[in-house]
Amino acid sequence: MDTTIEMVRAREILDSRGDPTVAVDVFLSGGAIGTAMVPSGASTGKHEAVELRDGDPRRYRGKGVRNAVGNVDDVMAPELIGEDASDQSAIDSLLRELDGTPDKSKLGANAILGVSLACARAAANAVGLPLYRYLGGPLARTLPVPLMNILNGGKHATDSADMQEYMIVPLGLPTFSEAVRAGSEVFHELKAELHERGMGTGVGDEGGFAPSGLKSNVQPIELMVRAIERAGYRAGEDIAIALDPASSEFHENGTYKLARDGKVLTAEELGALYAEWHLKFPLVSVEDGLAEDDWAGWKTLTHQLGDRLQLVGDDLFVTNVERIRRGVSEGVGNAVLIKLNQIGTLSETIEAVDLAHRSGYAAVISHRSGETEDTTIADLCVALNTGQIKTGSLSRSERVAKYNRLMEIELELGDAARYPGRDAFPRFRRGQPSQGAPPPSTPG
Ligand code: 2PG
Ligand code: MG
Repeated sequence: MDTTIEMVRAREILDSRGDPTVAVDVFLSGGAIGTAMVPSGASTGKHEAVELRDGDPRRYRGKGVRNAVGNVDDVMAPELIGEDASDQSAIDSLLRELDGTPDKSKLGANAILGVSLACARAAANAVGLPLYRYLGGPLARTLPVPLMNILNGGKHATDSADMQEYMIVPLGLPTFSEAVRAGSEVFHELKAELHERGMGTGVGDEGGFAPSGLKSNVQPIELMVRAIERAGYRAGEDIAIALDPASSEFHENGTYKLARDGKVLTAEELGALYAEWHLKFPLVSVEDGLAEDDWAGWKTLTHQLGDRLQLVGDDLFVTNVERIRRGVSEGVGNAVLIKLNQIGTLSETIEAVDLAHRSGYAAVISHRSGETEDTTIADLCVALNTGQIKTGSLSRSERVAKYNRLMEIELELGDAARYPGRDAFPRFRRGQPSQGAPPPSTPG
């Protein structure tokens, strides 16, 4: 079928926080259409590609995206007409040239990503393939282990923990859909546990509970272990725990301020706290444990814990090959969070995943805290066999849409579908002091 681009148009739509974002529709000569909707972060990294907002206080409190929409319609569309939507790298190169800046600040990464993804979708539709198969070929068959954020803090909630994400990781379940079932059961048990303790059961931006009245930043982990057990699962065997403290958000003047614990910690003390939690709880992964430019702290943390814990760089790496390369050469982290809108095109996203994998780093495909019903990331992690996805809690349709899409893919793959379980976390060791490194000291 003809994959020549005939028309490209953008629209201003709403994301899951009720803020505007960009949607793009691409129409091909052969009749196929592709639509993409762009997500938006709250705890954004300083080094991310630029999300263009109008800044006009009379519309959407300055958050309108009419300029980004205009850039698609008036700048990108005329250049794209007549191009081949199935030549993804040529499309993405053209978009980068039209923008011309290293951080996509001229046309906006939100505008550019919308076009990049809508082209891929249109081309996949034109050849009659589901997106994961179009992008990943016949060997794309690995469903991801989900990191499910069932307790929201930080910038994704009000008056909850200082740390942003407390996740359950159903790595001992046999299939993806069983993992989703276990996640949902634990989510509901956590609700019951919170309710019985008189704590709130309202949810935050990613659909996890956001209780006020938490006693400390460790209490959410204790509550989650309790919920895992209440649901009849073994903590560590069936379901592990992952954290995204998003520590850049509480990094101040070179220290880490944990208001709920009444503590200000150095990077080393915060690292020691993670080490202590790793000994006590089935902790498998910590993302942004230290701040986005604390390279020295990250190096020490990786040296201390990198042999037994997945250490994920999100704000640190911002899906950017230059920053990932620096991390690899300096021995910083051992996994990369992959967010498409941090870099702004599909091709560059795939390059970041490839580099991570070639370097022995895990790649975790991720949503943003502001999401839409778009399910591209579900297909992408199957296409790229990343083995891990972070897409929120077991509530709110913009989160659940990705789980539902993955269960659909699982069904479609039938016997070919594979769920990596613990194999997705080759470094996961429970509660053993690392070899060589001195035992962690507790901050006092
Ligand atoms: C993160 C993300 C997604 P945000 O920090 O990993 O969970 O949050 O989109 O707000 O940056
Ligand atoms: Mg993060």
